[in-house]
Amino acid sequence: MAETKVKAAPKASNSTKKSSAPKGKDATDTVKQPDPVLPPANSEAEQATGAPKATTPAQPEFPKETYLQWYEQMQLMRKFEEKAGQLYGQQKIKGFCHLYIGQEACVAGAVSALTKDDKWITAYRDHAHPLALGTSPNAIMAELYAKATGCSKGKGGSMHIFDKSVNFIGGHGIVGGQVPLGAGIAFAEKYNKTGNLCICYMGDGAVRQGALHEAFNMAMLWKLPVIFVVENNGYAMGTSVQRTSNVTELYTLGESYDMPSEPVNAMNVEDVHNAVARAAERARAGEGPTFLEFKTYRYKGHSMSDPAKYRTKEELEDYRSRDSIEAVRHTILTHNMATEEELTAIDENIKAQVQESVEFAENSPFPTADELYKDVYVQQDYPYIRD
Ligand SMILES: Cc1ncc(C[n+]2csc(CCOP(=O)(O)OP(=O)(O)O)c2C)c(N)n1
Ligand SMILES: [Mg+2]
Repeated sequence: MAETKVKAAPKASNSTKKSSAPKGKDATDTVKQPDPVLPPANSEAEQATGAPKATTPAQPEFPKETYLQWYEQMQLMRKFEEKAGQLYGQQKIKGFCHLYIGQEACVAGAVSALTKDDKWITAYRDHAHPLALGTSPNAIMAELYAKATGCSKGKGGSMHIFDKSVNFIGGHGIVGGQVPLGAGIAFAEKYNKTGNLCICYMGDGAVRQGALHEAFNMAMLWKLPVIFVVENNGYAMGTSVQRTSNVTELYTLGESYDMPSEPVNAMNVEDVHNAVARAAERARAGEGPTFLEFKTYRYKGHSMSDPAKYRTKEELEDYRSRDSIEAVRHTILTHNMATEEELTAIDENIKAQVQESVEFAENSPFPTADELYKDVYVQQDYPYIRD
């Protein structure tokens, strides 16, 4: 983690970039405009080769170790969640469960650009972030099963994964609730002069929350070392970004506070790494926050109970055709960084880890009843706790 240096000189901030979205557009207009950041899917080149040409660099931009780390981390996220989805179908996992499948590059590219001491916080779509930071798949699977061996002792479940040992400050269920918390974590880092920063993820639904705007204002005023990331996957539950507001280029919201802000093609892990590395450099230099709009897509519905009927099959296939894991795999093979056999060995190892996590969760006990009153308040003898 964090050892990779960005080879290319950091580009200047795009903070002055202005929205290309037509102004004064009817807010009820649901017709999607061509995206200026994401390359068009199903281009002629892609159709001819079947390969995700648009995301495969002519020369690899990063060392072999980085590509292999990305591949391994993203495959772990995906295979773990595919298994979680299956187990949910079998009612082994109950309650809420939001899968990250399709969005993996948003996390992998940031892990390689930050240090292990930086703090992470996100919303309820939260299995992938701690997995990539090094939380044991066993502890996450056990949490999904609501078992006592889970990373939140079985009391949090899918939406409240938490692991202080890897600086993952949680999974949060209130849309936008983690944004002021992320600013607060960054405040603590600045106050304690640690040199660390906080990366704070949110969904596109969160950018309409008042709490975000209050937090942006204070974070800029106090130049807090925070990277705000909106994972714009196009929908908040079933509501498309175009139906939410006339401002559909989400990164431009940061510009209201003079916050350096830029859109990022987050189906491309290299772009994610470079954008986060630029933002981190700024944060560590005392220049304050950055707002990154990661253009991404979730292949599954909002949660396990959503059949995703509000979008077309073609739209889903468009994004699948530039899958970030396939792109990294293609780069690795094209540039002889590993053989097919070596990648298969990685896949097999991941499959075994995921299987082990299921067995661990299955064989773990549920929390005992007395756990109900523990971990509620920091102060053990808090006066309002009664028998
Ligand atoms: C304050 C608040 N309002 C409403 C909800 C119900 N809710 C849960 S998820 C969600 C959609 C959020 O979508 P987005 O922020 O785009 O994240 P994504 O699920 O796409 O990752 C809503 C409205 C909530 N959890 N919190
Ligand atoms: Mg969304």
